[in-house]
Amino acid sequence: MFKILKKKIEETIKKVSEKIKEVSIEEKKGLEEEYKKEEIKEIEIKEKPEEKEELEKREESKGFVREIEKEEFKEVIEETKRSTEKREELVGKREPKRLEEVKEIKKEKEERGFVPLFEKEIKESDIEKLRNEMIFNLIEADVALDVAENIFEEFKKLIIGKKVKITKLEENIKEAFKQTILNLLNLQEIDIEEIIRRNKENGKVSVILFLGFNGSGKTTTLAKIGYMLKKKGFSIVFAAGDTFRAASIEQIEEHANKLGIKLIKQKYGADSTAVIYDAVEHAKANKIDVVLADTAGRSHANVNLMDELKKICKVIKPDLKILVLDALTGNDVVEQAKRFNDAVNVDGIIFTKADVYEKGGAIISAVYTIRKPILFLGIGQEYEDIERFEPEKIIKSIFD
Ligand SMILES: Nc1nc2c(ncn2[C@@H]2O[C@H](COP(=O)(O)OP(=O)(O)OP(=O)(O)O)[C@@H](O)[C@H]2O)c(=O)[nH]1
Ligand SMILES: [Mg+2]
Repeated sequence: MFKILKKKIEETIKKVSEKIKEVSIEEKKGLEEEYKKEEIKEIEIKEKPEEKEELEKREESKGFVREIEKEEFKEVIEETKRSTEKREELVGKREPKRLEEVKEIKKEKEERGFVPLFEKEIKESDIEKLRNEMIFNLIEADVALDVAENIFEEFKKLIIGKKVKITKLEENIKEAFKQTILNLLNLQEIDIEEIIRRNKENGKVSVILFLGFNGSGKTTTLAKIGYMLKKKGFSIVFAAGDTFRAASIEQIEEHANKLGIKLIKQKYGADSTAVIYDAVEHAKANKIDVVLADTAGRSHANVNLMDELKKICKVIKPDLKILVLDALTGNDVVEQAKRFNDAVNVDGIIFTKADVYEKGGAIISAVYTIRKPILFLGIGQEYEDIERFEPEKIIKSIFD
């Protein structure tokens, strides 16, 4: 689902790392000699005569102590211990790390003909040079321009000022990018089942309203959620709140019949609020846990239909207003999300058609724009084809 976004982010990370590496090498070309000195220092540490002596002394003492191990040699044992610790401090502990660094430098030298810097502090100017390229890559994966710009700014905050080993540059850039996207997706989670359970304990019916643009997948998603909740043991009633589109009532009726869920409906042209209201009354009277209410697809540009939606929300006061967005719409979902959220303050989003959407960026853009969590992803046309949205899992699929 995030195939293209993954590819574009990988490209970006590679490019950013390479460019910064180049910059730092340019900056430090003259430092080859210094690193040679480092290497020499390393060897000196290893072969310092006094340390060698200490070591020999320790070895000798050890043998001696092992042989006799008597109370009067306590002092010798202590002294041995002290000198061993000192040596470890001087040589033992430093050695592997320093040697590893020298090895890395040697490798760089072989590859490039000169030695780059150990560490580089990443400066704003290093990153700014890459602004256009990074933003363009994100746009190619369907991320909206202003969202891509914001991602860039957030990424910058995480990476600027960091001292990064040149050999670990790519790793660090990747980590900062990963954290940026995770921060963006990690919003307060909504647990539908928990909401229904809590209401039930208080003797209340839960009402979940599905709204969104024409054909975004509202009715199908409603049926999937009905199927899921029924399996979990909740009692459900559907409300045929779309009294507008031809065949919409038959469509939801077919789902209701297949799933064995009661449908409350009226005639075409009836007031949508009244239909949903009836369903809520029915649920109250019959101790049904949850009403799943369908609504007609509408364009945010259609003032009358948007007013109708506002009226439904005002009268019914749903526990959850779920905006159903079709991922395939691409960048237009940002405008849709903004307008629907402005009109009725949605609680969360369900993205449908994630099974056929490869770019991924629209999902990031919509969440960033309205800061509302994604509850589920629709991944096909069958009732089971819905999965919980887990930011960590998404991040894993993009970055690992
Ligand atoms: N591949 C795929 N198709 C889906 C998914 N969700 C819905 N669809 C299909 O999208 C089409 C439209 O779905 P509906 O549920 O009728 O959409 P709607 O929003 O209720 O449409 P209107 O009521 O006309 O506004 C149908 O053919 C669904 O099978 C999904 O997650 N993946
Ligand atoms: Mg529908």
